[in-house]
Amino acid sequence: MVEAVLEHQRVEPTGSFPELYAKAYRVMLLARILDEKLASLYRTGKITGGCFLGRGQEALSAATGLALRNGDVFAPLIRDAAGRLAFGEPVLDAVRTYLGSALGPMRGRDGNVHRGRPREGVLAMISHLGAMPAVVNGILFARRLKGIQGTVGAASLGDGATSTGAFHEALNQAAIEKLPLVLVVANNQYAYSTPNTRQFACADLTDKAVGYGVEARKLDGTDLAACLRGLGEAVRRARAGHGPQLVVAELLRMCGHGEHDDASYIDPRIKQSPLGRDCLRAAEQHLRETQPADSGQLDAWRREAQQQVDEAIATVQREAGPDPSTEDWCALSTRHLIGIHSELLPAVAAGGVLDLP
Ligand SMILES: Cc1ncc(C[n+]2csc(CCOP(=O)(O)OP(=O)(O)O)c2C)c(N)n1
Repeated sequence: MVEAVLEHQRVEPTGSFPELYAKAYRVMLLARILDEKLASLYRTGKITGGCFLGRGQEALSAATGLALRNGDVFAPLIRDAAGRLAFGEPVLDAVRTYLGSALGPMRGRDGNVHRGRPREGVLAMISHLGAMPAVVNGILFARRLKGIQGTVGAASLGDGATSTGAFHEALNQAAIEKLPLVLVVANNQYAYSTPNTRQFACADLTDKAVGYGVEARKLDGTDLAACLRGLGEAVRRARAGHGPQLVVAELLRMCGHGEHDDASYIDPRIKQSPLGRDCLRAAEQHLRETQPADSGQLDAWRREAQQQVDEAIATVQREAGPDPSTEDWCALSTRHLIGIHSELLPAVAAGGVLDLP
Protein backbone atom coordinates (compact mmCIF):
# COMPACT_ATOMS: atom_id res chain seq x y z
CA MET A 1 0.00 0.00 0.00
CA VAL A 2 2.67 2.51 0.95
CA GLU A 3 4.58 1.69 -2.24
CA ALA A 4 1.39 2.48 -4.16
CA VAL A 5 1.27 5.89 -2.53
CA LEU A 6 4.70 6.64 -3.98
CA GLU A 7 3.67 5.40 -7.39
CA HIS A 8 0.98 8.03 -7.94
CA GLN A 9 -1.86 5.60 -7.30
CA ARG A 10 -4.78 6.01 -5.01
CA VAL A 11 -5.21 3.61 -2.13
CA GLU A 12 -7.89 1.14 -3.16
CA PRO A 13 -10.51 0.76 -0.44
CA THR A 14 -11.04 -2.91 -1.25
CA GLY A 15 -11.17 -5.78 1.22
CA SER A 16 -12.82 -6.23 4.59
CA PHE A 17 -13.50 -3.41 7.03
CA PRO A 18 -10.47 -4.30 9.19
CA GLU A 19 -8.31 -4.14 6.04
CA LEU A 20 -9.77 -0.76 5.15
CA TYR A 21 -9.11 0.41 8.70
CA ALA A 22 -5.47 -0.68 8.48
CA LYS A 23 -5.02 1.06 5.10
CA ALA A 24 -6.51 4.24 6.51
CA TYR A 25 -4.24 4.03 9.56
CA ARG A 26 -1.16 3.76 7.33
CA VAL A 27 -2.25 6.81 5.33
CA MET A 28 -2.86 8.76 8.55
CA LEU A 29 0.54 7.78 9.88
CA LEU A 30 2.28 8.79 6.65
CA ALA A 31 0.43 12.12 6.66
CA ARG A 32 1.36 12.81 10.29
CA ILE A 33 5.03 12.02 9.72
CA LEU A 34 5.08 14.12 6.54
CA ASP A 35 3.38 17.05 8.28
CA GLU A 36 5.79 16.92 11.22
CA LYS A 37 8.80 16.80 8.95
CA LEU A 38 7.50 19.79 6.95
CA ALA A 39 6.95 21.67 10.23
CA SER A 40 10.52 21.02 11.27
CA LEU A 41 11.80 22.21 7.87
CA TYR A 42 9.66 25.34 8.32
CA ARG A 43 11.19 25.97 11.74
CA THR A 44 14.69 25.70 10.34
CA GLY A 45 13.85 28.29 7.67
CA LYS A 46 13.89 25.86 4.74
CA ILE A 47 10.23 26.61 3.87
CA THR A 48 9.10 30.11 3.03
CA GLY A 49 5.49 31.26 3.35
CA GLY A 50 3.24 29.22 5.62
CA CYS A 51 3.18 25.64 6.80
CA PHE A 52 -0.19 24.10 7.60
CA LEU A 53 -0.80 20.83 9.40
CA GLY A 54 -3.76 18.47 9.73
CA ARG A 55 -2.86 17.09 13.18
CA GLY A 56 -6.02 15.69 14.75
CA GLN A 57 -7.93 15.64 11.45
CA GLU A 58 -6.23 12.70 9.74
CA ALA A 59 -9.01 10.17 10.36
CA LEU A 60 -11.63 12.32 8.66
CA SER A 61 -9.32 13.30 5.84
CA ALA A 62 -8.11 9.74 5.14
CA ALA A 63 -11.71 8.48 5.21
CA THR A 64 -12.68 11.10 2.63
CA GLY A 65 -9.88 10.15 0.25
CA LEU A 66 -10.60 6.46 0.70
CA ALA A 67 -14.34 6.81 0.10
CA LEU A 68 -13.69 8.24 -3.37
CA ARG A 69 -12.93 6.26 -6.52
CA ASN A 70 -10.81 6.84 -9.58
CA GLY A 71 -12.63 9.38 -11.71
CA ASP A 72 -14.12 11.24 -8.72
CA VAL A 73 -13.15 14.80 -7.86
CA PHE A 74 -11.57 15.89 -4.59
CA ALA A 75 -11.05 19.46 -3.41
CA PRO A 76 -8.77 19.12 -0.39
CA LEU A 77 -7.85 21.98 1.93
CA ILE A 78 -4.88 22.90 4.05
CA ARG A 79 -5.36 20.08 6.59
CA ASP A 80 -5.79 17.25 4.08
CA ALA A 81 -2.39 15.60 3.76
CA ALA A 82 -4.04 12.26 4.64
CA GLY A 83 -6.92 12.61 2.18
CA ARG A 84 -4.55 13.66 -0.59
CA LEU A 85 -2.33 10.61 -0.03
CA ALA A 86 -5.35 8.30 0.09
CA PHE A 87 -6.65 9.79 -3.16
CA GLY A 88 -3.29 9.22 -4.82
CA GLU A 89 -1.14 12.28 -4.33
CA PRO A 90 2.47 11.17 -4.02
CA VAL A 91 4.56 12.35 -1.08
CA LEU A 92 6.86 14.01 -3.61
CA ASP A 93 4.11 16.41 -4.75
CA ALA A 94 3.78 17.81 -1.23
CA VAL A 95 7.51 18.08 -0.63
CA ARG A 96 8.24 19.56 -4.05
CA THR A 97 5.58 22.21 -3.59
CA TYR A 98 6.68 23.14 -0.08
CA LEU A 99 10.35 23.31 -1.07
CA GLY A 100 9.69 25.15 -4.35
CA SER A 101 11.05 22.49 -6.73
CA ALA A 102 10.52 23.15 -10.43
CA LEU A 103 9.46 19.50 -10.76
CA GLY A 104 6.44 19.90 -8.46
CA PRO A 105 2.88 19.97 -9.77
CA MET A 106 2.84 23.78 -9.44
CA ARG A 107 6.42 24.02 -10.81
CA GLY A 108 7.62 26.07 -7.88
CA ARG A 109 5.03 28.73 -8.50
CA ASP A 110 2.69 28.15 -5.53
CA GLY A 111 3.83 27.54 -1.98
CA ASN A 112 2.64 24.91 0.45
CA VAL A 113 -0.92 23.65 -0.01
CA HIS A 114 -2.26 25.36 -3.12
CA ARG A 115 -1.37 22.43 -5.28
CA GLY A 116 -3.35 19.96 -7.34
CA ARG A 117 -3.56 17.75 -10.38
CA PRO A 118 -6.95 18.61 -11.87
CA ARG A 119 -6.63 16.01 -14.63
CA GLU A 120 -6.40 13.35 -11.92
CA GLY A 121 -9.32 14.84 -10.01
CA VAL A 122 -7.35 16.68 -7.32
CA LEU A 123 -8.24 20.36 -7.44
CA ALA A 124 -5.75 23.03 -6.45
CA MET A 125 -7.40 25.00 -3.67
CA ILE A 126 -8.17 28.67 -4.24
CA SER A 127 -8.88 29.51 -0.61
CA HIS A 128 -9.63 27.63 2.59
CA LEU A 129 -12.78 29.63 3.25
CA GLY A 130 -15.58 28.11 1.17
CA ALA A 131 -14.27 28.75 -2.32
CA MET A 132 -14.08 25.16 -3.54
CA PRO A 133 -17.62 23.66 -3.36
CA ALA A 134 -18.81 25.87 -6.23
CA VAL A 135 -15.84 24.70 -8.32
CA VAL A 136 -16.74 21.07 -7.64
CA ASN A 137 -20.37 21.84 -8.54
CA GLY A 138 -19.20 23.24 -11.85
CA ILE A 139 -17.25 20.09 -12.65
CA LEU A 140 -20.14 17.82 -11.65
CA PHE A 141 -22.58 19.87 -13.69
CA ALA A 142 -20.28 19.83 -16.74
CA ARG A 143 -20.00 16.06 -16.44
CA ARG A 144 -23.78 15.78 -16.35
CA LEU A 145 -24.04 17.87 -19.53
CA LYS A 146 -21.48 15.59 -21.17
CA GLY A 147 -23.42 12.49 -20.13
CA ILE A 148 -20.70 11.25 -17.74
CA GLN A 149 -22.41 9.39 -14.93
CA GLY A 150 -21.51 7.84 -11.60
CA THR A 151 -18.83 10.21 -10.35
CA VAL A 152 -18.87 12.08 -7.07
CA GLY A 153 -17.17 15.30 -5.98
CA ALA A 154 -16.03 15.90 -2.42
CA ALA A 155 -14.94 19.21 -0.94
CA SER A 156 -13.35 19.71 2.47
CA LEU A 157 -14.38 22.64 4.65
CA GLY A 158 -13.79 24.05 8.10
CA ASP A 159 -16.46 25.29 10.50
CA GLY A 160 -15.50 28.86 9.60
CA ALA A 161 -16.23 28.19 5.94
CA THR A 162 -19.84 27.30 6.77
CA SER A 163 -20.41 30.98 7.57
CA THR A 164 -19.38 32.18 4.13
CA GLY A 165 -21.82 33.09 1.40
CA ALA A 166 -19.93 30.85 -1.03
CA PHE A 167 -20.72 27.79 1.11
CA HIS A 168 -24.46 28.57 1.20
CA GLU A 169 -24.71 29.36 -2.49
CA ALA A 170 -22.90 26.18 -3.47
CA LEU A 171 -24.98 24.03 -1.11
CA ASN A 172 -28.20 25.51 -2.43
CA GLN A 173 -27.11 25.09 -6.05
CA ALA A 174 -26.08 21.47 -5.47
CA ALA A 175 -29.41 20.75 -3.73
CA ILE A 176 -31.49 22.21 -6.55
CA GLU A 177 -29.48 20.40 -9.20
CA LYS A 178 -29.20 17.23 -7.08
CA LEU A 179 -25.49 17.16 -7.71
CA PRO A 180 -23.43 14.29 -6.25
CA LEU A 181 -21.51 16.68 -3.99
CA VAL A 182 -20.18 15.61 -0.59
CA LEU A 183 -19.27 18.50 1.70
CA VAL A 184 -16.99 17.34 4.49
CA VAL A 185 -16.87 19.80 7.36
CA ALA A 186 -14.13 19.37 9.94
CA ASN A 187 -15.57 21.19 12.93
CA ASN A 188 -12.28 21.62 14.73
CA GLN A 189 -13.89 24.11 17.17
CA TYR A 190 -11.96 27.17 15.93
CA ALA A 191 -11.68 29.17 12.73
CA TYR A 192 -8.23 30.56 13.28
CA SER A 193 -8.82 31.92 16.82
CA THR A 194 -12.61 32.31 16.52
CA PRO A 195 -14.38 29.68 18.66
CA ASN A 196 -17.63 27.95 17.64
CA THR A 197 -19.56 30.21 20.06
CA ARG A 198 -18.65 33.22 17.89
CA GLN A 199 -19.08 31.35 14.61
CA PHE A 200 -22.65 30.01 14.52
CA ALA A 201 -25.82 30.18 16.62
CA CYS A 202 -27.53 27.00 15.45
CA ALA A 203 -27.38 24.02 17.81
CA ASP A 204 -25.46 21.92 15.35
CA LEU A 205 -23.73 22.53 12.01
CA THR A 206 -25.82 19.76 10.42
CA ASP A 207 -28.81 22.10 10.97
CA LYS A 208 -27.46 24.16 8.08
CA ALA A 209 -28.40 21.35 5.68
CA VAL A 210 -32.06 21.37 6.72
CA GLY A 211 -32.98 24.69 5.12
CA TYR A 212 -31.60 23.50 1.79
CA GLY A 213 -33.26 20.08 1.85
CA VAL A 214 -29.92 18.32 2.04
CA GLU A 215 -29.10 15.07 3.85
CA ALA A 216 -26.60 15.47 6.68
CA ARG A 217 -24.79 13.32 9.20
CA LYS A 218 -22.62 14.01 12.18
CA LEU A 219 -19.55 11.99 13.10
CA ASP A 220 -17.00 11.64 15.83
CA GLY A 221 -13.97 12.85 13.88
CA THR A 222 -11.59 11.31 16.41
CA ASP A 223 -12.90 7.82 15.64
CA LEU A 224 -11.48 6.34 12.45
CA ALA A 225 -14.15 3.63 12.17
CA ALA A 226 -16.93 6.22 12.45
CA CYS A 227 -15.24 8.37 9.78
CA LEU A 228 -14.81 5.44 7.38
CA ARG A 229 -18.42 4.34 7.80
CA GLY A 230 -19.87 7.86 7.65
CA LEU A 231 -17.91 8.97 4.61
CA GLY A 232 -18.48 5.65 2.87
CA GLU A 233 -22.22 6.03 3.32
CA ALA A 234 -22.32 9.71 2.30
CA VAL A 235 -20.36 9.03 -0.89
CA ARG A 236 -22.54 6.00 -1.68
CA ARG A 237 -25.71 8.07 -1.29
CA ALA A 238 -24.37 10.89 -3.43
CA ARG A 239 -23.35 8.39 -6.11
CA ALA A 240 -26.74 6.70 -5.97
CA GLY A 241 -28.54 9.96 -6.82
CA HIS A 242 -29.66 11.18 -3.39
CA GLY A 243 -28.18 14.62 -4.01
CA PRO A 244 -25.60 16.49 -1.97
CA GLN A 245 -24.52 15.22 1.39
CA LEU A 246 -23.24 17.28 4.31
CA VAL A 247 -20.92 15.49 6.71
CA VAL A 248 -19.92 17.25 9.92
CA ALA A 249 -17.14 15.72 11.98
CA GLU A 250 -16.51 16.91 15.52
CA LEU A 251 -12.84 17.05 16.46
CA LEU A 252 -10.13 19.44 17.60
CA ARG A 253 -7.34 21.07 15.62
CA MET A 254 -4.29 19.83 17.54
CA CYS A 255 -1.99 22.56 16.26
CA GLY A 256 -2.10 26.20 15.34
CA HIS A 257 -3.88 27.51 12.28
CA GLY A 258 -0.45 27.29 10.69
CA GLU A 259 2.97 26.73 12.19
CA HIS A 260 3.28 30.48 12.77
CA ASP A 261 0.40 30.29 15.28
CA ASP A 262 1.00 28.93 18.81
CA ALA A 263 -2.74 28.23 19.31
CA SER A 264 -2.58 29.61 22.86
CA TYR A 265 -6.26 30.60 22.54
CA ILE A 266 -7.44 26.96 22.51
CA ASP A 267 -9.37 26.30 25.71
CA PRO A 268 -7.47 23.67 27.75
CA ARG A 269 -10.81 22.13 28.78
CA ILE A 270 -11.50 21.21 25.14
CA LYS A 271 -8.08 19.58 24.94
CA GLN A 272 -9.00 17.43 27.95
CA SER A 273 -12.45 16.56 26.55
CA PRO A 274 -13.19 13.64 24.18
CA LEU A 275 -12.77 16.10 21.29
CA GLY A 276 -9.09 16.37 22.20
CA ARG A 277 -8.46 12.66 21.59
CA ASP A 278 -5.72 12.12 19.02
CA CYS A 279 -7.33 10.10 16.20
CA LEU A 280 -3.99 8.60 15.16
CA ARG A 281 -3.15 7.32 18.63
CA ALA A 282 -6.71 6.03 19.07
CA ALA A 283 -6.50 4.12 15.78
CA GLU A 284 -3.12 2.69 16.73
CA GLN A 285 -4.46 1.60 20.10
CA HIS A 286 -7.42 -0.06 18.39
CA LEU A 287 -5.06 -1.97 16.09
CA ARG A 288 -2.85 -3.06 19.00
CA GLU A 289 -5.91 -4.31 20.87
CA THR A 290 -7.58 -6.09 17.98
CA GLN A 291 -4.43 -7.49 16.35
CA PRO A 292 -1.97 -7.88 19.24
CA ALA A 293 0.09 -10.43 17.31
CA ASP A 294 0.81 -7.77 14.70
CA SER A 295 2.32 -5.09 16.91
CA GLY A 296 5.72 -5.61 15.22
CA GLN A 297 3.92 -4.80 11.99
CA LEU A 298 2.85 -1.42 13.37
CA ASP A 299 6.45 -0.54 14.13
CA ALA A 300 7.47 -1.63 10.63
CA TRP A 301 4.77 0.58 9.09
CA ARG A 302 6.07 3.55 11.08
CA ARG A 303 9.65 2.93 9.93
CA GLU A 304 8.52 2.60 6.30
CA ALA A 305 6.53 5.83 6.45
CA GLN A 306 9.47 7.66 8.01
CA GLN A 307 11.77 6.32 5.32
CA GLN A 308 9.42 7.40 2.53
CA VAL A 309 9.28 10.94 3.87
CA ASP A 310 13.05 11.12 4.42
CA GLU A 311 13.71 9.83 0.90
CA ALA A 312 11.30 12.32 -0.66
CA ILE A 313 12.95 15.20 1.18
CA ALA A 314 16.47 14.06 0.26
CA THR A 315 15.37 13.79 -3.39
CA VAL A 316 13.76 17.22 -3.51
CA GLN A 317 16.66 18.91 -1.74
CA ARG A 318 18.79 17.95 -4.77
CA GLU A 319 16.29 19.48 -7.24
CA ALA A 320 16.52 22.98 -8.65
CA GLY A 321 13.96 25.71 -8.23
CA PRO A 322 12.39 27.31 -11.30
CA ASP A 323 14.57 29.51 -13.49
CA PRO A 324 12.62 32.79 -13.80
CA SER A 325 14.20 33.66 -17.16
CA THR A 326 12.99 30.44 -18.83
CA GLU A 327 9.92 29.48 -16.80
CA ASP A 328 6.58 30.49 -18.36
CA TRP A 329 4.76 30.05 -15.02
CA CYS A 330 1.84 28.13 -16.49
CA ALA A 331 1.49 25.49 -13.82
CA LEU A 332 -2.06 24.43 -14.65
CA SER A 333 -3.27 26.77 -17.37
CA THR A 334 -1.91 26.59 -20.88
CA ARG A 335 -0.18 29.17 -23.06
CA HIS A 336 -3.15 28.85 -25.36
CA LEU A 337 -5.53 30.12 -22.69
CA ILE A 338 -3.18 32.89 -21.69
CA GLY A 339 -2.79 33.81 -25.37
CA ILE A 340 -6.52 34.14 -25.82
CA HIS A 341 -6.74 36.17 -22.68
CA SER A 342 -4.10 38.69 -23.73
CA GLU A 343 -5.68 39.02 -27.17
CA LEU A 344 -8.94 39.98 -25.51
CA LEU A 345 -7.46 42.71 -23.40
CA PRO A 346 -7.33 45.40 -26.14
CA ALA A 347 -10.94 44.60 -27.03
CA VAL A 348 -11.95 44.96 -23.39
CA ALA A 349 -10.07 48.24 -23.11
CA ALA A 350 -11.77 49.56 -26.27
CA GLY A 351 -15.17 48.48 -24.98
CA GLY A 352 -15.55 46.20 -27.98
CA VAL A 353 -17.71 43.09 -28.10
CA LEU A 354 -15.79 39.94 -27.18
CA ASP A 355 -15.97 37.14 -29.66
CA LEU A 356 -15.33 34.24 -27.34
CA PRO A 357 -14.54 30.86 -28.87
C1 LIG B 1 -12.19 35.82 2.71
C2 LIG B 1 -11.05 35.30 3.55
N1 LIG B 1 -10.83 35.82 4.77
C3 LIG B 1 -9.83 35.35 5.54
C4 LIG B 1 -9.01 34.34 5.08
C5 LIG B 1 -7.87 33.83 5.96
N2 LIG B 1 -8.22 32.54 6.53
C6 LIG B 1 -7.84 31.42 5.90
S1 LIG B 1 -8.39 30.06 6.67
C7 LIG B 1 -9.15 30.99 7.87
C8 LIG B 1 -9.92 30.32 8.97
C9 LIG B 1 -10.63 29.11 8.48
O1 LIG B 1 -11.33 28.49 9.52
P1 LIG B 1 -12.13 27.17 9.24
O2 LIG B 1 -12.97 27.32 8.02
O3 LIG B 1 -12.84 26.81 10.49
O4 LIG B 1 -11.01 26.10 8.91
P2 LIG B 1 -9.83 25.57 9.84
O5 LIG B 1 -8.68 26.51 9.68
O6 LIG B 1 -10.34 25.50 11.22
O7 LIG B 1 -9.49 24.23 9.27
C10 LIG B 1 -8.96 32.32 7.65
C11 LIG B 1 -9.51 33.40 8.52
C12 LIG B 1 -9.29 33.82 3.79
N3 LIG B 1 -8.59 32.82 3.26
N4 LIG B 1 -10.31 34.29 3.06
